Amino acid sequence: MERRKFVGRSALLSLGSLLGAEIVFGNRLPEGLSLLGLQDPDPFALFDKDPEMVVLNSRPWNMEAQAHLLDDPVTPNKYMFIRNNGLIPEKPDPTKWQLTIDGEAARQVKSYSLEDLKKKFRPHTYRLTLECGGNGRSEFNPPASGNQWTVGAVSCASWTGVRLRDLLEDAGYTTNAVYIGYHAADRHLSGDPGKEPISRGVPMEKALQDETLVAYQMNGKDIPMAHGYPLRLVAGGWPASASGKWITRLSIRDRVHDGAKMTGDSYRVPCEPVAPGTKVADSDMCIIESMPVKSLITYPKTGATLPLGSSLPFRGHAWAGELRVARVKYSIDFGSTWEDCSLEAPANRLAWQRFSGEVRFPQKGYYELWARAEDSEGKAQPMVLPGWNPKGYLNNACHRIALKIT
Ligand SMILES: Nc1nc2c(c(=O)[nH]1)N[C@H]1C(S)=C(S)[C@@H](COP(=O)(O)O)O[C@H]1N2
Ligand SMILES: [Mo]
Repeated sequence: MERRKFVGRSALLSLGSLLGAEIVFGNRLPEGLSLLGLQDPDPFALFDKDPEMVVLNSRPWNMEAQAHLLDDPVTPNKYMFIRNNGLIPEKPDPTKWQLTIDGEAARQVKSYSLEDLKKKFRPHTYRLTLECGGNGRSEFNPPASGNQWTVGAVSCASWTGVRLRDLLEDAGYTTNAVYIGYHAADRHLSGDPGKEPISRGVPMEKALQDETLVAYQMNGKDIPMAHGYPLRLVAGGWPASASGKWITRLSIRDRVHDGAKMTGDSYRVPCEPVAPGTKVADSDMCIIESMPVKSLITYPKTGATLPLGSSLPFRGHAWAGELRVARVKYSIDFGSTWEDCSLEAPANRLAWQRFSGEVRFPQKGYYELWARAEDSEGKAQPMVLPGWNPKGYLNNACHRIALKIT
């Protein structure tokens, strides 16, 4: 007969800290029994999110915005999507946090405390667009597995921190440096401490850009726990999976980083377009780098009704990975004719750009407002789902909203 097992002391302490109370009689808690108090916590209260946010998964937590929630030029925490591959770490003691630089192409192994990062290096602030590579996946056909993001896995917050370049120069690296790989404090869903949920990063060229940050603030405050407190990498314009949260180690690699979710179908797409459903050889898959041009109508909310005769002001944001958005057009006749929107310059490189317009409708009835952005190299958003790929990445099809004129 197997002896009954009980939950260990350190696990009890961490369960207790999640509950915010000591578990009296915890030493009698059988292993494998989940505590009622820990089930179905209210994610909106837990993460300080607006109740209009949409939860896609609770293990791990994944949550997206709706288009109309993303109207602010700088996305506040309450409307910022959450994408986790593993379990959010418990809130750490910031005075004990260390970021270690190592790797084959590092001149030395060097660790920095948060204090070091804040004191030794000049802070920089940028607004940076972060879009999940899988944003728009829900439209894929044949369907792609993974979180069924609609349009809301994108944000443009203001990030403050140290330039990754300054940090790499301080630690020193050799000429054979190829890639920066991040390692973080979140835990694998299996509970196996030897497995990382995700360990990605960026090539040296991206790492050395002015806007690539090791950030300790979001929107002027400590980064919220779900978004990487106390330290995260932010590489705007790239799939947000490159922007590691809760980072503890950055490895200067002498090869393309080969951490968790860098290989196979993860965050990679066929290098050349393929027919839907095609089996693609591993060697024909390429890592996603700059994200494609895209736009979102953030006002009005889809389904809005307005009286005939009044003109409708509308607006949204457009972004184009590493590039600038050159123009945004709109259509109210299902794409037969297009008119120019006005378009603002970005607050800085890699920040999304505000577009707006005003439209009159010829008669009562149902309409759709479509927006289509074009990047500085002349590439425009497709009207329908672009190139199929096994994991449903990079859907940058035009955004549409429904309107009723009465
Ligand atoms: N350590 C760690 N970093 C991570 C992830 C993660 O699961 N663990 N998810 C990545 C992915 S896939 C995305 S889209 C972004 C999401 O960032 P956000 O939750 O702050 O919006 O974080 C990236 N960084
Ligand atoms: Mo992602």
